[in-house]
Amino acid sequence: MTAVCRECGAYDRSGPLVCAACGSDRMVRHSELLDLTIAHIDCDAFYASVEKRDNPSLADKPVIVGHPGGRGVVTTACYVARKFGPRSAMPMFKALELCPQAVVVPPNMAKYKQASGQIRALFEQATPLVEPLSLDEAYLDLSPDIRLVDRPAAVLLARLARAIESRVGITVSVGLSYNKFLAKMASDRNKPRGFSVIGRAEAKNFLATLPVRALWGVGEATARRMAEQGITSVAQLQRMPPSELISRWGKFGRQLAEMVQGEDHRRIIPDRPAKSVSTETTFARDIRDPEALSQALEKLAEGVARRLERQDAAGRTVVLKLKTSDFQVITRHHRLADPTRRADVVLRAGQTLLDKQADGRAFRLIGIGLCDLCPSSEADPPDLFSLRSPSTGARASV
Ligand code: TTP
Ligand code: MG
Repeated sequence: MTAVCRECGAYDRSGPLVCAACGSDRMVRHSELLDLTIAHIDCDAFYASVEKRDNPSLADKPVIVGHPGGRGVVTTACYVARKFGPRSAMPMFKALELCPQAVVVPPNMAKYKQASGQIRALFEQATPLVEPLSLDEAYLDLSPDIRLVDRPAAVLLARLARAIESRVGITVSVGLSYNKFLAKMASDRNKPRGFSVIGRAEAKNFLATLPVRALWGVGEATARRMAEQGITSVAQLQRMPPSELISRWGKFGRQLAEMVQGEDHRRIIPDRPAKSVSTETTFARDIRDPEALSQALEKLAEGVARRLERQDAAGRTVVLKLKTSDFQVITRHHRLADPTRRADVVLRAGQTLLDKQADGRAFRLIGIGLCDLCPSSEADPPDLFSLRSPSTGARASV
């Protein structure tokens, strides 16, 4: 059992209830905590939280965001208001019948977009693979070869949630799992200000407790049709062989068969391409030796190539970053003749840039990356004069 402190991000493999580093009892504890890397983050009562942030006198009041009167509907109700029954999409008159004391605030999209942009910028400090679903929710891929900070995903998520609270002024709920479907389920599990984890070992049992309506893609109409066939729980679907699910629901049945077993192979697809792919390392001790710097560079170049592969991207400009022992940051660029996704090409260019800097000065950090990204199909055109097969490295005889 590992525990991560949601206040300070410290983690401890003995799973304490209280953080040894900061004394907080806001610990998230789970046996797979350090192995899970797919997250879904959803803001709590998003529009209402922004309104409360901007008008602290509303903090403890029931707040409904929506156009008052007439035929308006609730866009969101804060958690205080929800206790009385108002919900998103409910006619305003009905919400006010249930909670007459509610303060109704008209929506201000410009503010919500701005908050959403700030949150997005924080996500992008953690990973380039951010897939937003709307202004207030996104999937994040925090796998070791993707994330930009070398810390377990759970630690990054705890830090992100705190950073959003302190810098944007609203709270979020975090779901952490091993695929998108379960991460989204998890983030919804203990709202508001939740951090919920669904591990591989528990996924099927957890799903078995749910009604079919809780599944992704099962709306009211589908749930009704399933009920007509006597199926109301996920447990029932779990017991049906995939062929049966497929014969009843076609393509969706195939998806269901995977989902109910806790499987989901969808990748996290960023809505806009990353501007660069890079990786860096801070040394435990400053390094002067050019040979040692080259060794570090070689590992990093391999990391860059792995990231490019995951993102199906290639890049044309190699960027070397160094930080001297007195915290001076040096960046140097080299534009390649063709975009690449190959570690050896990145390394060769990086090494040339490094040779000019590694003059005996002490460095505390080295990083390498690629910018000017493009689709991988444009990378590494075969060299006409050196017919080298990329898979074997063998030279073809001509
Ligand atoms: P949600 O994330 O669905 O809801 P929420 O953030 O208000 O509350 P929760 O804590 O349950 O996540 O939607 C995000 C925002 O989108 C919400 O604040 C307002 C807007 N919205 C609408 O305008 N109409 C709707 O029907 C819903 C569901 C949301
Ligand atoms: Mg939300």
